[in-house]
Amino acid sequence: MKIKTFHARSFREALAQVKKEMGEDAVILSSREQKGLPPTVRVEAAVDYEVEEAASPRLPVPAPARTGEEPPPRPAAEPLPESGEMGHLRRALSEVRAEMGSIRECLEAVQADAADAALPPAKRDVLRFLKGRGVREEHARKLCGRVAGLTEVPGAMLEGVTVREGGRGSGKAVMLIGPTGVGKTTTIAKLAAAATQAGSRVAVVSLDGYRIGALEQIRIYSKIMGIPLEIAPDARRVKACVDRHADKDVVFIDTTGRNPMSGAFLAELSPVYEAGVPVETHLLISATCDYEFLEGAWKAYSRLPVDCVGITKIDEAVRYGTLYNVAALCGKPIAYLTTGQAVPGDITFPSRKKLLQMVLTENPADPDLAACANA
Ligand SMILES: Nc1nc2c(ncn2[C@@H]2O[C@H](COP(=O)(O)OP(=O)(O)OP(=O)(O)O)[C@@H](O)[C@H]2O)c(=O)[nH]1
Ligand SMILES: [Mg+2]
Repeated sequence: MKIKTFHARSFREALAQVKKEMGEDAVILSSREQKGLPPTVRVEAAVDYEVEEAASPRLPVPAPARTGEEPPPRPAAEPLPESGEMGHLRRALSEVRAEMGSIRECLEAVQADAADAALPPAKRDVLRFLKGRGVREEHARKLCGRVAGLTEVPGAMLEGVTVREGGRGSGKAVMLIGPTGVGKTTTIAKLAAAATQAGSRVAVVSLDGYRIGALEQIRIYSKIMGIPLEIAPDARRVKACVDRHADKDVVFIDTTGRNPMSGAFLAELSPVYEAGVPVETHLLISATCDYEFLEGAWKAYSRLPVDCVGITKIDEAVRYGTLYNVAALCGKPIAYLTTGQAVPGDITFPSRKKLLQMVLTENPADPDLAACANA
């Protein structure tokens, strides 16, 4: 087998090279877009020169004439051992499936390339640039339609991004909601610490008695920070907990993480609103979640009156396109970004410009995240 890597400006160009150098039998092993200006593509292709020799021994061999001394032939229904012909077939099948997957990816890329080829070169650059930074195709195309070239991209993106200055409004209660493990409890501890440092009187209410250890986690944070903690047995009793803290400037409410697709959170949290708690709702989304999950989560959680979004686990993101994707999909202000596990330090309240700078930065590992704080 001969394997070769091709570099080109587009998938179409790479495939033409593969065909020219390796012929029609070449299979695509992998393909990917590479960042840069302009972006390039890298395609790995292989051609199997031994196909014919390897295939011939596998052809059915006519059964030798029976002499009467050999054991009787194996019944047809008896399963063949995996190491034998069946194993070989299974492996061949999975190779074919993998190759078909690669070919499908390539075809999709070629189709997208063909659509892009109809665009003026300056717009094509915009599209590649945005997709290379993790901006979702549909948002990248919308932006592309609004700009003439790369220099107009920051301005156009800025129009679609809003932030919540200082991380929260003037509401008395702030409730954090979001999928399991997104960082709600940790973020409450960070927000409570920031509010205390800013001179506010703070209390925390936990609605999360569901997960083993959840209460212990928030209890420890509250104790360390010297902040009173209330445990609300259910959402109807959150109002009484908040009311008991009339002397506080802000009460943070921690909630149970739920799979957004299950809808269980709706029944659990609706009573908070029905009881008339003056609550501001922050939806937390992880920067590492994929776009399909983000869409599903937003569809589910937007049934509650979400005021703003906090994006967590920025430190684990490979690209920052999610920041723009969240802003464009949800149309809500971004309140803060959390940048690690450390409490209270790993949270920042970036300006719109700083958010955008992060999205547009080529290498997300470069910027000093700590320097984003309040930029
Ligand atoms: N890398 C990284 N980890 C984080 C960040 N925020 C929280 N975590 C970690 O994520 C894990 C889950 O955090 P929690 O605060 O318990 O998440 P939660 O949303 O309250 O979880 P549930 O209550 O179980 O739904 C913990 O290990 C945190 O330390 C962040 O910004 N970056
Ligand atoms: Mg929690």
